[in-house]
Amino acid sequence: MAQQDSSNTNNNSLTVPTEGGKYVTVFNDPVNFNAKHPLNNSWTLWFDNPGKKSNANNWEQSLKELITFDTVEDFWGVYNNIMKTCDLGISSNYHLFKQGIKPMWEDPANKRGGKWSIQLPRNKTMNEIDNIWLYTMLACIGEAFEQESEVCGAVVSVRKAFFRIALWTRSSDNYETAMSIGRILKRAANLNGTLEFQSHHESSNTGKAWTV
Ligand code: MGP
Repeated sequence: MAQQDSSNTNNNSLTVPTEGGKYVTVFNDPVNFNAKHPLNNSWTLWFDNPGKKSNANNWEQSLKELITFDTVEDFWGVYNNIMKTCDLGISSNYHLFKQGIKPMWEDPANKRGGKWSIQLPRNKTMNEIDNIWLYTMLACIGEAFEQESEVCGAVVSVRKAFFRIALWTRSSDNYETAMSIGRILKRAANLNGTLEFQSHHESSNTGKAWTV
């Protein structure tokens, strides 16, 4: 096993694993260096930037499935190699959903569900949105929620005047469950302001607004 180099007293530099005074690299220890840490679920990243002509009937055509990953290392590999949210064009969305769930209301996992969401003014959030989206994704893939099976996925939306963060849930009729998820999301992603919960299905949306 690689040992940490305790002789390195410079706090500003990285500690390099050594063995017998020599650096240990992937060539010395391929098994440990190549170990990946599995996630509880596989997750798929989607992107879309629907044009002005898009409507509910043709919206799905603009959805692009980018990649599916199921380890911590592959998550970072994806995250470090895609455009940051702050650089995306207006009307873009990233959707991170459990594998097998399409990021649309019509998917069986979403059709009775809802979403927690918050709109963050663009000018005040430009420098923070990448971290907010990152912490939202980490809460999802790290299974930070008590009712983890309720979580379907998360979306970040880039709009002219704001960014929107949303977390989609499987159901929309249990107050305690929804509130628990909303509170954890707010804390995990360090969201200042009020999050609102809405059912996807407008007809069952009786005007009740759960907030956290
Ligand atoms: P949006 O992007 O969720 O709302 O949906 P926003 O940001 O308030 O609106 P925007 O015009 O500023 O982008 C925008 C539109 O996309 C909806 O009115 C639908 O036409 C379409 N759309 C969005 N979603 C998430 C879905 C979906 O799940 N299914 C279908 N069929 N259409 C959708």
